[in-house]
Amino acid sequence: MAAKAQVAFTLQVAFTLIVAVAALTHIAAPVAAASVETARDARIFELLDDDQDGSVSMMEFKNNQMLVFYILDRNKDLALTAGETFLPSDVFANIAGSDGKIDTLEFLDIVDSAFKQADTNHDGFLDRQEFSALLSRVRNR
Ligand SMILES: [Ca+2]
Ligand SMILES: [Ca+2]
Ligand SMILES: [Ca+2]
Repeated sequence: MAAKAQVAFTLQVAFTLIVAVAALTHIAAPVAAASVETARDARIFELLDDDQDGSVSMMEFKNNQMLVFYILDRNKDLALTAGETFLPSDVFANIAGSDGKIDTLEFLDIVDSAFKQADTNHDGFLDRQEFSALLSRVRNR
């Protein structure tokens, strides 16, 4: 797989996980109407923005993604198996590597590249525009 395709690929995976946790925390309504999607994006953003300063720092992003990891890791062995994620098996296998599990380091790698991809002006923070641009990119794939 080419490097650029790989980046887009990990990005989509990271946000599949975010959307999964949003569903788990019953923020998401199972309706695809555009207005509902916008409202849901805003709620996810607020969830990530712990100090509510209107931007999501790398630290806020990582902390919240680790919460996602712990929620998905149902047997609490600090590794995600295919059954614990909502990912298609080929996507899962690509991240998990030969041991068939996603450990915390592999997970944080994905989170890190997702954040860097999303931070289009490279100021180390995600603002609402960057965040919704990212979510719509993931949706339109
Ligand atoms: Ca913040
Ligand atoms: Ca596990
Ligand atoms: Ca930014």
